[in-house]
Parts: sequence; C-alpha cells; structure tokens
Amino acid sequence: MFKKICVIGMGYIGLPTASTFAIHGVQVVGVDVNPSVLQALNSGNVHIQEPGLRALAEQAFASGNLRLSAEPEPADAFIIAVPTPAAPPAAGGDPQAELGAVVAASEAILPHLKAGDLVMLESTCPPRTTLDLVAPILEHSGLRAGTDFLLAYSPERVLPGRILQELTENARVIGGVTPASAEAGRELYGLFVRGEIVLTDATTAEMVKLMENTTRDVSIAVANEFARLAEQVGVDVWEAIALANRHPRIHILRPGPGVGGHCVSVDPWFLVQAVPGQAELIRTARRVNDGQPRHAARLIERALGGLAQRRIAGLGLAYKPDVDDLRESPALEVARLLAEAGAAVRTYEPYTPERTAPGAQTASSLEEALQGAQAVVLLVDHRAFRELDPGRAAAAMPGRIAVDLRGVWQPAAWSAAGFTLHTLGVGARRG
Ligand code: SAJ
Repeated sequence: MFKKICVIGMGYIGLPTASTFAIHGVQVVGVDVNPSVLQALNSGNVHIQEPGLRALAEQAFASGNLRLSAEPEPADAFIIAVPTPAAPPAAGGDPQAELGAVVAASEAILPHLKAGDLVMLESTCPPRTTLDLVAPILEHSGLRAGTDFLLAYSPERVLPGRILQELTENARVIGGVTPASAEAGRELYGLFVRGEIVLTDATTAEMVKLMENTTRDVSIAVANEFARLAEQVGVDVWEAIALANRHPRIHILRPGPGVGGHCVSVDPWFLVQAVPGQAELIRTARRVNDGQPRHAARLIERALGGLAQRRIAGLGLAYKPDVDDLRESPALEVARLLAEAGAAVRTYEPYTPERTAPGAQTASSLEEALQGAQAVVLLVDHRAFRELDPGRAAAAMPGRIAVDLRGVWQPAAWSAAGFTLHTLGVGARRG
C-alpha cells in the first residue's frame, strides 16, 4: 500500500526515518524548507552527527529510492518530523510550544492530499495538537480526517547517539484519530520497526511522549536537589545515590549542571501549558533544572574564591556526553555565566571546536584550553575528559584547582597530581 512517502523535515528524526524507509524499498521524497540543508545533503554532506547516519543516508541515496525536494508532492503517506521548540511568549512567563513548523508542514501537504492517504505526525506536540490543529488544516481539502484520509500521531523515542538502532528496535506507539488510522500507521512502520507496535488514540500517544520526557526531567530535578542538599549537610551525593540505588525499587538519576537538549528540557513545558495551573510539580522541576547552571557557577566561584579575572578552562559544551549537539546545553550556560561574571574562560568542545559560549574564548585542543588556567572545570563528561589523566592537566596548567560538575573524576588521582578537586554534590564532611 505504501509505495511512495513524503517525509517533511530532514533533521535528527526525519533524515534517519526517510533513509530507513528508502533502504526498505519505499520511494521517499525528503522535504525541507531550508535550502542549505537540501544543498548539503545533495552534495553528500550529512549535516547531523550521529553514529552510522552518513553511511545509512549514502546507502539510501545510492538505492535510488531517496530524493530531496523543497516541497511535498503526491504520495501514499506523509510523515511530519519538524522541530517544535518552546519559547517564552513576548509578554514573558513560562515557555510555550512553537507549532509554526507543524502548521506550515500541514499546509504544504494540503494541496497534495487525496482520499486514502495517511498523514503521520511525529513531532513532539502539546496534547490534542493532532485533533485540534493538524486535522482542521488538512480538512480544508474537503476530506474528513479518519474517514476519507487517515491521520495518526506517533512519537519518536530515539536517543541521540543511538538513533539508528533505537529507530528500528524501540517499541512504537501509534495513536490514530480513528482505529483505521492507527492500523494504517502500523502497516507503515511495520515496514522496518522490529520493536512492538502498540495502537492507541492520537491524544494518548501525544501524552505518552510528553510523560516519558517529563518523568526524566522530574527525576533529574530531584537528583539535582539531592546534590544541593548534600553540599549543605556535608554528604557526598554520589556515594549516597549509589547506596540508595541498591534498593530494589529505587533508581536515582545523576545530578549535573542542568538538563539540556531539544527534548527533555523542552517537552515538560507542553504539559505545563496544556492545563494552566495544574502541573506545578512539573513546572517546579523545570525551574530546578534551569537553575542548575547558576548553582554550578556558584560552586566554581567558591572554589576559586571569586570569578573576576580568574582564568578558567571549561571542558565540553555539548548538552550531554559524546554528542556534538549544543542545543539548550547547560554547559554552554555555565561557561556564559562565568564569563559574564568577569572570568577569562576558554572552552574546548572536541566535537565542535569552533564553538564557544558568549563571552568565552575557544580552544582548538585540550592543551590550549588548559594553558595559563587557574582552574579546570569538567562541564561535559565526554569520554576523553572522563579519562583525563590529572598529570596531563598538571603539566599543561599553572593552577591546581579542578571542578567536576559530573561526578566522574577520582579525588585520589587528582589529589595525587596536586589538585584540590571540588565536585558538584559533595559537601565537606563534618563531625
Ligand atoms: N541528564 C542528567 N542526569 C541524568 C541523565 C541525563 O543530568 O541522569 C541530562 C543530560 O546531561 C542532558 C539531559 O539530561 O543534558 C537530557 O539527556 P537524556 O540522555 O536524558 O535525553 P535526550 O534528550 O538525549 O533524549 C531523550 C530520551 N528520552 C528519554 O530517555 C525518556 C529519548 O528517548 C527521546 O527520544 C528524546 O529525549 C527525544 O527526542 O524526545
């Protein structure tokens, strides 16, 4: 039934999805409104760093099944995989979902929609978006959603760094505006998904996605709050978490400088906005995690006895280890806060060495970042930084202060190299 599909949005989700369908024999038109994305892909440059993606995209183009276009065209199915960021409204207040790209994609599909087609929304959206926003736009065609054409929501749940594997192996939830819509979605994704495919209604599927990322955000918030408390009461939170996690039903996540990325730090706001005044726990957790970069900056300030004129090497800027993605990165925010307070900050991000935080300088190697530094701060626990030999740091920098915001550096090794190590979540033991 699905001989030809259009995938709208050639980003982190759209490109892997389009390529995977293509190598499974489906004719795919990959659509993006950004000419530079199309240009890059057409000249063989995959603009997203993700293990295996370049090879997959090359295979998809070589198969002849994947081609690119600035606009959708008639197809059996349309998949919408466009960004849905959140931003505070002009008047201020909590961030709100920006659904302009979903509206634009739906409007672009409209002229090509015909009876029997399937439209599948994958972008993370506030509850009821499929029913209340996408369906009415598509019904301008004169066709009825769920009867004349099929409409469903299926959240992507892949973890950056493991996208290709999780795309095929994860369980997939498909919520239709009618059962027939969900069934059509099962047929579509069944072409390559090996995980279980579970059917529900569209709004439940939207909630499922938001609940997953919100649960993660709230869990990280409580870990961050434990870290702040531990610092005050004189406990090592990492030891305490390890011990608590020996309880068979407890799994406390890791504290850190905050929550970043375009998902976990954004999606909870879609639930907060859904029913004003109802989601106070979720809202507070967001505020705790958003306050964590400032908490980390204060920790660094205490370690250095001030920030003005202090020379600081910041290791890593990505939103989490071993990815190149800087979106909503708390590391970036910590570096920005340090620079704003007058410190001379030099950062080194091995995946994107040309990038740095506002007010900071960029280093193109670890040694260059450490040169002249009074303190070295672990912002992101990329593998190379986790395994950093303190002796190498001692040889490259004059200062002997180290700050670990990720709880991965071994105090004994740093102390043996002459450093005083300050770790987030570790209070001075008393009595
Ligand atoms: N983080 C902590 N402590 C932890 C775990 C994570 O501070 O114990 C921080 C990370 O450093 C990072 C942020 O949280 O800044 C988010 O990282 P993550 O690994 O939790 O999640 P993402 O954003 O890379 O991917 C999430 C995943 N969702 C869940 O695990 C519930 C993924 O499955 C989703 O597909 C993805 O969001 C998405 O696209 O929504």
